Amino acid sequence: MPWNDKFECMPVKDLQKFQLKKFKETVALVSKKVPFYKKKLKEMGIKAEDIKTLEDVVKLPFTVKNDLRDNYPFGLCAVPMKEVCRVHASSGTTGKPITGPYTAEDLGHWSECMARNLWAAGIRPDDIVQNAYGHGLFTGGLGFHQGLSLIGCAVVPTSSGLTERQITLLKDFGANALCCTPSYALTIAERAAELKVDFRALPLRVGVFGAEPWSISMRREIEDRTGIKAMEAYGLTELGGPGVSFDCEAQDGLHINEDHFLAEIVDPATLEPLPLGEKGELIFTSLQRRAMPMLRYRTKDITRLRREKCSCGRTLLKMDKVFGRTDDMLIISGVNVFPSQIESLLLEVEEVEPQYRLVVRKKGYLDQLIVQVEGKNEVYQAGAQKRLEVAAKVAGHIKGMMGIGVEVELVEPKFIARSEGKALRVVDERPKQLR
Ligand code: DLL
Repeated sequence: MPWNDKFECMPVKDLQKFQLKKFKETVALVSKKVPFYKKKLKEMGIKAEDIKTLEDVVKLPFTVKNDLRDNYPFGLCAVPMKEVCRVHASSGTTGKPITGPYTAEDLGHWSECMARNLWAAGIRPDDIVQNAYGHGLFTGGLGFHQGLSLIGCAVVPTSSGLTERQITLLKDFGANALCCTPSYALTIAERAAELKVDFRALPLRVGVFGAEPWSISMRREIEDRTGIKAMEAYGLTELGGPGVSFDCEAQDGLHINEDHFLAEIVDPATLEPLPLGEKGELIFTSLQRRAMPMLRYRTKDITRLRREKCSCGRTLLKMDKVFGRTDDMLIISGVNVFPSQIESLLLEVEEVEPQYRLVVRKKGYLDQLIVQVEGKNEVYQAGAQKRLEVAAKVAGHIKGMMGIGVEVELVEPKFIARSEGKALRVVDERPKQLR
């Protein structure tokens, strides 16, 4: 049974009726209260009353990260500051941070969306849950905290980092669930193995992982190493953090909380809407956010949408596991390459660890991809000849499966910095003007 079967299992027609009502309210709100949208809608000749169907969403302007930066910190707020009761932010890698303000009502909706996510992962009130997402401006820690508290679990808010202490507390408190990024789960599992702590002997049953792209092969690898079930959470600061979509026991795509988010897929190059089932950039319009509603936010995440009957009984639209971000896509020998594709191939080679980094350099006019991957200890210690053989094997596998030539460096164990949050997978060493 889902957390909220009224909304999670609602007949699609009724759900869409509900969405339309909230969609109209959102457009009316921003066209009155947010000068940025007011101006855009006026320039495009669109009035709130022109919104008659959900399909009318395509008439609306897109919103991009830079719009949030340009209106930093609270320019896109639709309510006076006295109604704002929390502000999160995401630093990103460049430029000003972007902010995520919430009203009390927004926080309530967020808790509800997170409770659905965690409940679908099998978390129940009698569980002890260690929450190792960063607590603070990042939406992961507090978002999970709220959902877990709504369910009524015993929450252990460790935040991220201090890996040995994470392991001690997992053992001492007997947590049944762990929440963190997938790369941090791997870091914790690796350290536990070094400390001779048997993960499989712990009462830990499930992990709820997200906040970064991770392939299905990585999910399997984490499950193999830890013996726990790896479930997923997806979301972004601009849409209020985690709780946008989540996977269910079928693990066949992530259900979108459609009563809160209207999803579309567009071609990232032309911005033309694409039909269900086609891969493209994921776009969201918020339906119930009050402090900072978003029209057609371009996530840069690449996925597909599917409307199909799920064996779990939920009617909510599904999105595929995120394939990658448009800004992480590399073009190597004319082929589009996403880090997750390389990740999957690396995990198929038994001599290497699931720890890697992709370095992009310029060689003449061409982009060159260097795959740095850690050899397993016994492989690395077997000498230079063996290392070359394994590097050639990895390069051959990538060439065979993707048709691209890459240079593979088999690096020593622990060469790649371990992640405590979002892993750094791509290091772009090309001169800025040549990217
Ligand atoms: O990462 C919110 C979050 C916290 C989600 C905890 C899940 C768990 P941001 O820091 O704003 O917010 O980063 C958002 O992270 O556009 C995706 O590119 C990526 N991302 C988030 N979840 C997933 C996921 C949080 N499950 C950006 N799979 C998004 C793939 C994900 N990518």
